Amino acid sequence: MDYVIGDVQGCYDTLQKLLVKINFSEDRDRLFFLGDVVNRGKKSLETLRYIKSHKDNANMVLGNHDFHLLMCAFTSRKPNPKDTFLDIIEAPDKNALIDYLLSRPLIIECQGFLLVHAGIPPQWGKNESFVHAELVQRQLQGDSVELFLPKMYSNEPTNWSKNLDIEQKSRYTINALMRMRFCKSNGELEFTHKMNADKAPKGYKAWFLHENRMLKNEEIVFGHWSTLRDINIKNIYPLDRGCFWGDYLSAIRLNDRVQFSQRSIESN
Ligand SMILES: [Mn+2]
Repeated sequence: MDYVIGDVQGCYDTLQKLLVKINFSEDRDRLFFLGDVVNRGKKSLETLRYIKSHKDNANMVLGNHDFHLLMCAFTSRKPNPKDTFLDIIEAPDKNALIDYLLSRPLIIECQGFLLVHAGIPPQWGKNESFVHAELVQRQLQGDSVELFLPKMYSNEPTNWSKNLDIEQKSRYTINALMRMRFCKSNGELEFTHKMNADKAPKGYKAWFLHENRMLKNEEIVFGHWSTLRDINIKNIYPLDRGCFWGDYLSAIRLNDRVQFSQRSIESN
């Protein structure tokens, strides 16, 4: 069976309980993590080591917290006081863990589902989504990643255009796939609001609510947005249930779309 798991954020103990609940078997099952596997919770290092150690049957897409860890590892950017991933940066196996993150995709296709941390902007079809994601991945895996990453910390450009240069395209792609909540129907991004989908800033909608969205007929599983509640939209599966905030860590079994939730056992 294939299970997709929402934002763990270092909540390793709750993850282990969820794996017991779904009766996870290393021989039989595969796990796909929706990103933000690290940060905020107490056990980022254990969580990342666990996922990495299951190379043959676990994978993950990059989320904004995972990307922030990469930024702190490669650039002059400093962790902020709330960040809890210093144990990774100081670990003896730091290089292997960071290399593992650098080689993760931004989108995964599995059993016809698209898995992504935040979402896919309305103007992109499937092929172009993968083309843009792969442009970023190639640079994360290239020899000059320490030159690439410092240029990736910006909200600009907010609009996609095929005339953007590689750095601009990469920034838009990272911001859309890893951070987006609200956007305009043309994919213009907005990063000041984190509220529920029905409280969009004027002129914007939650990315999955746009009528003209190219991927309406594709099933998309995503994390990132823990305040989304009661979303009942065809082909849309939000899976971040706010584990770090004391709510739930959730999984969906792709084979039959059955969802599982484990109440957080973290003490934060
Ligand atoms: Mn996130």
